[in-house]
Amino acid sequence: MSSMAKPTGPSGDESKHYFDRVRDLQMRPLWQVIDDLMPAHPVPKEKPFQWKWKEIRPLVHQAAEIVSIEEAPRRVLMLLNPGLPREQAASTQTLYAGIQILLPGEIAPAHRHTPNALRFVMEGTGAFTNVAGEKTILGPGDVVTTPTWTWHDHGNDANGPVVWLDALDIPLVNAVSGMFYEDFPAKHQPVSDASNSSQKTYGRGLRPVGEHRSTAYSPILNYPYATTKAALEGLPSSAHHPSEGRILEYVNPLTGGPILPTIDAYLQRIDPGVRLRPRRRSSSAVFMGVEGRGTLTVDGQDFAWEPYDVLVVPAWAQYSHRATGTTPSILFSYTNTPTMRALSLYREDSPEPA
Ligand code: GTQ
Repeated sequence: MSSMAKPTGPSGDESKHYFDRVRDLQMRPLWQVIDDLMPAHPVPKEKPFQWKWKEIRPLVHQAAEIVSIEEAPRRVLMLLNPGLPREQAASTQTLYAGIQILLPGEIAPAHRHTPNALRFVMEGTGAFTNVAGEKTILGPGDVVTTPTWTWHDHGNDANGPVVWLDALDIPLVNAVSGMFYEDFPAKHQPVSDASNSSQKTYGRGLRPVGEHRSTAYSPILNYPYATTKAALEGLPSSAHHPSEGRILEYVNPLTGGPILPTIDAYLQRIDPGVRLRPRRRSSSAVFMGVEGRGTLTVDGQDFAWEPYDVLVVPAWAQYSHRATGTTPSILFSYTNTPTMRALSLYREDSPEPA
């Protein structure tokens, strides 16, 4: 549009009067702003950013000393992107990330909300989350979904604290005014006797005959780390993504699609010393280092990461991975790609190798 002549309208006092009058009546001349409204490619407000685990970990553990679970039923430090208003609780324009800690004996009471959530467990074995009537026991590296409007409560009857990453679509839901929230009348929801039952059925390529479930999200609540990592290790070397290395998506077995309607999630492995091809996507992404170490380069900025560091790749930012340790680099990530696909707004590309 920049080649279009910009009409100037009336001049002098007359012109000022015209533009004041337009403004007073809640109008604005499009021709003054159209280039900003329609840039040639996405210009997201989120910035590339990294939270270092060695900095956030002590503060997360201190949170458990300074505030009780009764005062803070969700004891979470949110990871806020410096490019976005603090009140949006946003790591990217659509995605939220937070770190939650629950001490032995504590209960995060049952509630439900329209935002979709998934958790990646970082520390602690034996805590549990109840989701939609099923109890699932948590261990490090497990990925647990809490789909839209499902009741969920967390509890820790293990010996030590449990710490996990919360991934939600809160900024997206608020942007479209889709927020609904409700407390459950008791601390815990009733659960069936068999824990991890969804994983035992749907996680093995089986489904109960005659059951009609929503296919908007995965019926599997817990994707255990040992299983996902073994699958990653077992991938043939031919299954190599030029920009991500060996990478698996956590999928909804009923559809083959993403685990949540608005968020998809991945575990990837990059061999030591490997530098991968740059890539950009119209979706935004949050990465978390899990094992090894590496450098994520985002629009020319290098972020050296270690396990449990959290990193933001803004929409349409060019990023590339490098594994810098002596052991494989393993990363967990989630993106808003399903949202962008649903709106026919997903694109990606990669520059030709030199
Ligand atoms: O555990 O239910 O980080 O509702 C933000 C909102 C966690 C939760 C968050 C939530 C939760």
